[in-house]
Amino acid sequence: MAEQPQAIYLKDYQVPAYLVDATTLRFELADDQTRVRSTLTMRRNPDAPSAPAPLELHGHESLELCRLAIDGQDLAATDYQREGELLSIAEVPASFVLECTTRIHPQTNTALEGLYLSGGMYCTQCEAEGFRRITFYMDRPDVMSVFTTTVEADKARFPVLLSNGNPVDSGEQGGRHWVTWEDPFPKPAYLFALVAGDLQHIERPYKTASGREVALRIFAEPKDLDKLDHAMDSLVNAMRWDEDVYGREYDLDIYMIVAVDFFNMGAMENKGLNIFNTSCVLASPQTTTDAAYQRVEGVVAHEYFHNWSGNRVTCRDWFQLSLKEGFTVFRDAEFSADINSRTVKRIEDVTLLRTAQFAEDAGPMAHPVRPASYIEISNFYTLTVYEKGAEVVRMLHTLLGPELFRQGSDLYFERHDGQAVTTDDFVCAMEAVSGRDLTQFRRWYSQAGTPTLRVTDDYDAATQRYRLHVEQLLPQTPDKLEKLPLHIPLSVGLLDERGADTELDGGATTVVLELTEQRQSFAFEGIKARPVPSLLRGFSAPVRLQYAYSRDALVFLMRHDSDGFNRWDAGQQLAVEIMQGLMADYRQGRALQLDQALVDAYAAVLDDETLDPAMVAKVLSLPSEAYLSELSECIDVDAIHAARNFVRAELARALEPALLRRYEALAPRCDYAPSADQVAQRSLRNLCLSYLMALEAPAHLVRARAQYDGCDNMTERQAALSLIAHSGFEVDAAAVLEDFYQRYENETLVVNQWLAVQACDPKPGALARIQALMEHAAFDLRNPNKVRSLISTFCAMNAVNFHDASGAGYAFLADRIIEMNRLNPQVASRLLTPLTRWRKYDEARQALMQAQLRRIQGSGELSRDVYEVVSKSLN
Ligand code: B3K
Ligand code: ZN
Repeated sequence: MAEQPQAIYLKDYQVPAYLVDATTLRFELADDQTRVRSTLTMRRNPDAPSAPAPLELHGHESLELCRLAIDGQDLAATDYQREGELLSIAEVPASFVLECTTRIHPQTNTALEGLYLSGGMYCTQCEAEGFRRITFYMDRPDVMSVFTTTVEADKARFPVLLSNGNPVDSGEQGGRHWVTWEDPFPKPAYLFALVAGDLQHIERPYKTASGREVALRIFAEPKDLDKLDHAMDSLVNAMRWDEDVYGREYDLDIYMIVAVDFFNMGAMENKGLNIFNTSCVLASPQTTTDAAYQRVEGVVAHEYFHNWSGNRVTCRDWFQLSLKEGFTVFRDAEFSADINSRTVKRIEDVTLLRTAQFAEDAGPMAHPVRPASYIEISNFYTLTVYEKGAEVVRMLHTLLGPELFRQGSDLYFERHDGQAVTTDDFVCAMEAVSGRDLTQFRRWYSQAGTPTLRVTDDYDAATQRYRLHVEQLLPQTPDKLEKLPLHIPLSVGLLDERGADTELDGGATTVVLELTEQRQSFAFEGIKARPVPSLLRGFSAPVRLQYAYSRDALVFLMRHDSDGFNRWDAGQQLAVEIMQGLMADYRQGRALQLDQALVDAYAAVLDDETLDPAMVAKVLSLPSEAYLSELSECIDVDAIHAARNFVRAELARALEPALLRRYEALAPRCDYAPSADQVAQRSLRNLCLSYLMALEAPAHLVRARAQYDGCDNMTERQAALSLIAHSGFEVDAAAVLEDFYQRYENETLVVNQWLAVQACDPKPGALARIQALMEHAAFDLRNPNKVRSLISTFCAMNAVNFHDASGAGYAFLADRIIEMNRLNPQVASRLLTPLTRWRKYDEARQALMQAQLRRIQGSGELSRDVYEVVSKSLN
C-alpha cells in the first residue's frame, strides 16, 4: 500500500533556503509532448539560517527530467535525490545558475493543473501547486522571481502565443513561430501563465488616473467573439473603481483575459494574463441570464483586484490564502454593491454564507480562516477562506470606519509591495493607522466554527432604560481547540412603536456595539417606550443570532426597519419559523395550515409599488431547502420539501390576483439590457410566474410557455423553461426541454444550463434521468462545467432525489467520485461535499452515506485531495 499523505503545518513554516532572482523559460509545444527548458539565477537566501542547506525543488511525479545542470555542468543521477514531489541537491554554491529540461504531456493532462489542453488550445493553471507539473522549481509563494518566457509552436494551428507581461521579441522558421514575453514584476510561480491557440480578441484602450496607456484585450475562440463586450465593460469599471476607492492603478502595458472551456474553477489572476472559465467571461442577451451577467462582472473585477491584493502583495505561504482571497472578495463585493443594489448584493452574499459556509463550518472539514494544517491545499479554496475571510475584512472596515480602513489598506500596500506576507501583516497595518489593539480580533483568523449570539433584553419604564444582554456561544470544531470570546461588531437600531428609528448616540440611528466578553450588557438611556430591536444590521458579523422575536415583531420589522437587509431578514425568519412548524406537522401526519400572518405580510410587500422590485423579489423568495437543512438539527428532506411546497402553493392561491397583476405590469417594454432596473423587473416578474406555476393550472402553463416562446433574452427563457420542466405537465415539460436543446445545441454554456435544469427537477425518477444524460452527447466527464451542471447540481439542489431512502443517489455519487479521482482530483474532492454532511441525517441515511465514503476510501489509490476529505469525514 502506498504511504498515507501527510499533513503540513503552519507552525513548521521556514523561510526559503534559496532565492530565484530570474527565471527564463522556453516552451516547445508539439503534439506528442512539450519540452520545457528553464534557466534559474539563484542564490542562498541571506535571511535563512546560516548553515548551508540542500537545495529543494518541487516537481510532480509526472515530470520527465531530461537535464539538470549547475553553472553549465550536467548533474549525474547520483548528484541529486528524487523522492515524491521533492528533488534535492545536497550541495550547491552560494550563487549559481540552474538549468533544467523537462518533458511533459499536456495532451493527457486531465487534472487541468499545470499545462493542459482545453479544446484545442494550450493553457495553464498553476495556483496553488501546478507549476511543479511544468518544471522543477521552488514552487512556494514566498519565492518571487522575474520571468522571461518564450513560447514556440506550430504557427498555423497556434497563431496566438501568450504569457505574462509584455511581448519583447518574436520570430518564425519553417512553419513554427515563437514569441518572448517579459514580466518585470517579481512573482511567485503560481501566477505564471501561458496560452497558445487559435484565438481572436477584442481590444479597448484604457488610460489610468496618472495618464498611462494600457491595452485591454479579451481573447476567445472566434465563435464567441460577440460575447466579450460585457466582460470588457466590467473590466473598465473595475479599473476605475480601484483607482477611486483604493487609489490603485494597473501597472503593465497590457492586460489580457483568455476564455477557456475546461477549467477547474471560475478564473485565475495570473499576472497580466488572466485565464477564465468561459462561464465567467462570455455574455450575450440571448445566451446569458441576468445572474450570469452579474457573475461575469463580479469575477472580472475580482481577478482584476488581485493585481494588488494578491499579486503585488502576495501570500507568504498557503495558510495565508485568505490574505488575498478574503480581502479580494470583500473588494469585489463592495464594487458590485456600488454599481448595483447594495442591499440586494448583501442579501445574496449572506445567503451564500449562511447556507453553505455555516454548513462547512459545522462539518468535518471545518477550519479557521487561516488554517493551521492541510494535507492538500486545493481543498482549502473554501467558503470559509473566501466568504468568511471577506466577512472578517468587512468587520475591520466596520470597526475602523471607511477612512481609517482606507489608510490601513494604503499602508499595507505601501509597506508590503513586492513582498509575500501574512494575514497578521494586514491586521498590523490596520492597527498602525487606527491606534487600536486588534489582538483579540485576530482570533477570527485562528478559531474555526460559527459563533452564536444569544440576545435577551429588558426595559424599565420608570428609568426609561433599555438593555441588551448578549452571550457568545462558541462551537466545538474537529480541531478540538479551546474557543475564546471573539471581538464582534454588533450593529443595532431600536424601532419605536411607529416603526421609526430611535436616535441613539449623538443622533445616530445605528450603533456598533463591540462585544469582547462572553457575556455583556449594553444600556440605552432615555428610551420612551419598549422598542423593537433591529439586531445585527447589515449582517455586521458572521454569526448565528438568537433572539426570541414574536411573529408580530417580525412582521413589524418587515414593514418598518430602515435597514434593508434586516427588513428582508425579518421576512426570512418569519418564513423559517412557519415552515419549521409545518415540517413538524408533516412528520406528525397533521393537516398543514398556513399562518395568515405570512400571507398578509407578503401581500403588503407585493402591493408596495414604492419598493425596488428586486427587493420585493428577494423578500418574497422563500428560504431555500438548503438553508432550511442547514438550520435543522436532523435534516428531514421530505418534510422540508413538503412544507416549502405547501407554503408556496398556499401563498400562490391566496395572492393569485396580485401576482398576476404584477406579472402583467412588469411585461418588458424595451430591448434587453443587463441594467439594474431591468434586472430588478425581470427578477420580480419571474418570481411571480414561479408562484403562479405552483398552482399547476393550465392557464399559467400557457402563460409560462408564452414567455418562453416570446421573450428576447435568456433570463426570461430559462426561468420559463425550468418552471415548465419541473411542473407536473409532463408532455409540455418534455417538449420545452427538447425545443431548448434544439435551439442551443451549439452553445456549450447554454447546454450546461439545460443539464442543470434537469438535474434539479424534484420529480421522482431523477436519478435515472441523470444517468441517461450522462450518456448524452452534451455530457463530458472531463469538462468540470458539465460535471458541476449535472452531477453537483443533482446532489446539492435536488435533495429529495439525491437523499432517496434507497441510498441509490449516494452510490451513484460515490461511483462518480471514484471515476473522477483518477481523472481530476480537484473536481472529485469537491463532489464529496454532500457526503461529508452525513452526521446531519437520520440513522439509516447516515449508515448509507458512511458506507459509500468507506467504499471510496477502499477503492484504490486515492489522490491527496480525495484522501483528505474522505478520511476527515469518517474520523
Ligand atoms: N486564485 C484563484 C483560485 C485558484 C484555485 C486553485 N485551486 C481564483 C481566485 O480566487 O481568484
Ligand atoms: Zn481570488
